[in-house]
Amino acid sequence: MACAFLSLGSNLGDRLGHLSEAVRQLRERGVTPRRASSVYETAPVGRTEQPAFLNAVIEVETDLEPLALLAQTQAVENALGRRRVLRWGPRTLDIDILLYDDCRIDLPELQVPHPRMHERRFVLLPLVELQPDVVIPGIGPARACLDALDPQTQPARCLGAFPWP
Ligand code: GSY
Repeated sequence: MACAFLSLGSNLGDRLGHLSEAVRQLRERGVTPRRASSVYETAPVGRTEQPAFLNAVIEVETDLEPLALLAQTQAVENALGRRRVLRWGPRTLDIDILLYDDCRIDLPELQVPHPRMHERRFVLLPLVELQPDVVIPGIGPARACLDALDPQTQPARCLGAFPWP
């Protein structure tokens, strides 16, 4: 059984409902959510002229290999109505595989650890809340990455507990 950390994000429609529904649907697809961070409201990174996101990180257990896990996370995104119109544009639900055990994967369709996770407050803040001592393979402690971010950038505020379905 592998342990993975997934980042969830939504900035369209019922944002909280989408995070909750993602957990419910993952459970039905061989991906068992064990723990979740709080939910954070975060300023959009990348394309900034879009609505604020709700973000969280969940820890999951699964027997799926990494590419099979990716297929299931994409199936859940699609089931929640995600349309890949604009790269870095608004979305009902985004699920990124951040970490998969201690694996390092570099395939065209999947990179693990997620290649930009160490520079994103919307990932690091919930991840460190959930697992304070977590190390990003090839990068270092997530806590150190979070501390290295410019405090003036990427504002985020905690909204409270994750809405477990
Ligand atoms: O890569 C995830 C989608 N995404 C997000 C996000 O989830 N949160 C914030 N704050 N900004 C983002 N930009 C993109 S793209």
